[in-house]
Amino acid sequence: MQDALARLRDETLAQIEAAIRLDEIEAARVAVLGRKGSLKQAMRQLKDVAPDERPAMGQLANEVKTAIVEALDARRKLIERAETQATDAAFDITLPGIHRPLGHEHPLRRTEAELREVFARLGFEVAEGPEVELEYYNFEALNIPADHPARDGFDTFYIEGDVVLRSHTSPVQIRVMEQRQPPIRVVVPGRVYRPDTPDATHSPVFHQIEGLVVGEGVTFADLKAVLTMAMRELFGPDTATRFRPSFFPFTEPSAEVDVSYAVNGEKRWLELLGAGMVHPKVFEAVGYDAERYTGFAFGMGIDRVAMLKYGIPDIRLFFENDVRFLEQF
Ligand code: 2NM
Repeated sequence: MQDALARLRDETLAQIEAAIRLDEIEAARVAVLGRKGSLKQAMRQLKDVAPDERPAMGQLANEVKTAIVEALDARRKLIERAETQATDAAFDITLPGIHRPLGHEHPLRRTEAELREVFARLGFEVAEGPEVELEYYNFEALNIPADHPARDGFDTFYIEGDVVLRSHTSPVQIRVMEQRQPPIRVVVPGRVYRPDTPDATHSPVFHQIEGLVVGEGVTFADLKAVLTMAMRELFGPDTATRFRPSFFPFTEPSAEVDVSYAVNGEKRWLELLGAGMVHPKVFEAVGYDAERYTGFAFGMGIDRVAMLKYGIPDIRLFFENDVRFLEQF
C-alpha cells in the first residue's frame, strides 16, 4: 500500500504541474480527491492493512492528500494570475507598441538594384572596386595618357601623388581583366567623382554602372542587342534605342546611345549611355591578345536613370538627405 500511495502522489503531482488550464486542474482534483477518486479508493484499503501498521499508513495517506491539495491550490493561483494579466486592462497586450519609424531604401540604391537584376538576367556578374584609385587604373590603362586632351573632361579629385578619386567605374574592369582570362561578362555599379560645379544635372559625386563583355567573336551587334534588351527591361517593352557615333579614348568605334520615351504619344530621345568596342590599347594594358579577343563596354549614370524613372528634376535632391524628398519613394 505504501508503494501504491507514493505512485499515486508522484503521478498526480506531475499531472498538476503539466496543467495549463483551470478545467485541467478541476479534472485532476475530481479524479483523485472526488467521491470516487483514486485517493478515496486507496483509503478504503486501509482496513486490509495489519492493525499495527494502520496508523502509519493512515498518516502517509493524509500527507499525500495534503501535498496534492497544496499543489492544486498553487497551480490554480498561477493559472489564474496569468489569465488575469492577459485580460486585465492594466496589462492590455493588444495595445500598439512604441512606434519606431523605419527607414527605407534610397531611390538611387533601388535603381541600382534594378539595374543589377536586369543585367544578371542577361548573364552578367557584378564586380566592385575601390573609390580611391591609382591614376594608372583611372587613366593610363584606359588609354588616357597624361597629355591627352580627353583627360580634361575626366579630370578628377587628387588625394596625393598618383592617388585619385575614381572618375568612372572602368578602373574596376581593368582590375577584373588583370585577374582573369576571357570570357568575361561583368557589370560594375558604384560611386564616382568629378570636379563639377553642382547644378540640376551635375553633382561632384554621382553613380555609374558600366558593363564589359570580352570573348572570341564578340561584335558591335552583340552590344546593340544587349543594350536594346536591357533598356526594354528597364523602361518597358516599347522602348527603342538609337546609336550615334561618338568618341571615347577606351573604345573604338564608340557610340552615344539614346533611349526613346513618349510624352503625350510623341516620341522623344534622351541620351543615356556611352558605349563601344574595347580599344586594342586597353587589351594591351591588361595583357590580352587583341588579335584573338574582342569586346564591348558601356556605361550609364544611375542617377540619370533614377531621375528619368521617377521624374526627378534635380540630381542634387539625391544627396541632400531631405526626408520630405526621400519619404516620397
Ligand atoms: C563608358 C562608355 C564607353 C568602358 C570601357 C571600359 C573598359 F574598361 F573596357 F575599357 N569600361 N567602360 C566604357 C566605354 C564606359 O561609359 C560612358
